[in-house]
Amino acid sequence: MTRILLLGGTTEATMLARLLAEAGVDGIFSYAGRTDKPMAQPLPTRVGGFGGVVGLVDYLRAERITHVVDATHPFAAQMSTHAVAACTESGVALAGLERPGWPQGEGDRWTHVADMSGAVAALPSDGARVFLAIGKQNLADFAAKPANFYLLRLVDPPTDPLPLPNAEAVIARGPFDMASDRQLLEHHAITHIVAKNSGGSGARAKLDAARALGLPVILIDRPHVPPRRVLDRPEAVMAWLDHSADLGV
Ligand code: 3Y8
Ligand code: NAP
Repeated sequence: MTRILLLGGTTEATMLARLLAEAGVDGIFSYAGRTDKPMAQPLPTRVGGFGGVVGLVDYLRAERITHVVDATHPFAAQMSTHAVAACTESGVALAGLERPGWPQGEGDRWTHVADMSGAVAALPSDGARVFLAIGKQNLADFAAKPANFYLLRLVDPPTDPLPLPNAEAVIARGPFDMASDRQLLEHHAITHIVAKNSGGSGARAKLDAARALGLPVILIDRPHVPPRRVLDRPEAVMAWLDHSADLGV
């Protein structure tokens, strides 16, 4: 009997949850619990970590999960790595649902860096006005260049003091649109943008606004994730589930 664990937290996960609910597929949606009020989903939902690989293996067995779909964000590398290990150990079928990275286009002034420290190194030491559109988890890295001004965009109001002396936070959850991102960049006289190469539509607007304004973007490459089956659209996941259900896997 097919029973899905959908590891969510992205636009594509939300789209897939809708397709699964419409098809009456037995599934559970899972959030890490990173935000105060995650968006409601049309599937039964659990919130919080599993307790590492061991916890996830126990969960898969206890909940009699037959398929895991890892639709987490490309930068949620630890969750994806745990999913590969736990599904290998428990023999549960696994597919990643992953959107492609953004392709560089005409007029884009992009500098690709390998990781957060590469993004810090690529910034001037002083005088820059930086839109740090990377969320909250990696802000402390940028304290190495405290003299710049940093505009942060966070999902929830910060509970602790910001690790950057010269920063301002806007509280907003995506998806974002180009007009409002362009207005944000102009209003704050931004000179540089730092972003993850997340792909997808929800975080793309700031790159289109940067192109329109001729602003440089420092784009952080995705972290490594162990090899697994990867599908690029929710519809492809539905076809995979139908196929593997036919095979009784
Ligand atoms: C908790 C679930 C949906 C999913 C929507 C997508 C789009 C809007 C754009 C900018 C970039 C950033 C950030 C971002 C976007 C979507 C998607 C996406 C980027 C929610 C959500 C959860 C999270 C976690 C949060 C991180 C942070 C990253 C903000 C919900 C809204 C920067 C990634 O405060 C924190 O600790 C926030 C942490 C992980 C990255 C970071 O390191 O700080 N997302 N974002 C999920 C969970 O608990 O499991 O609250 O409803 C989901 C979405 N955020 O259903 O439509 O699909 O990418 N999320 C990045 O891409 O760089 C914002 O500001 O331009
Ligand atoms: P991460 O670093 O890869 O994972 C850290 C730990 O968080 C995992 O080991 C796991 O805890 C728990 N976890 C992560 N995703 C989970 C999920 N969907 N359900 C249950 N537990 C989960 O993860 P992250 O980068 O912090 O991302 C957390 C969530 O935010 C994910 O849902 C992701 O899709 C979403 N998100 C992340 C980003 C980003 O930039 N990283 C952007 C947009 C959305 P245990 O080890 O205890 O099991």
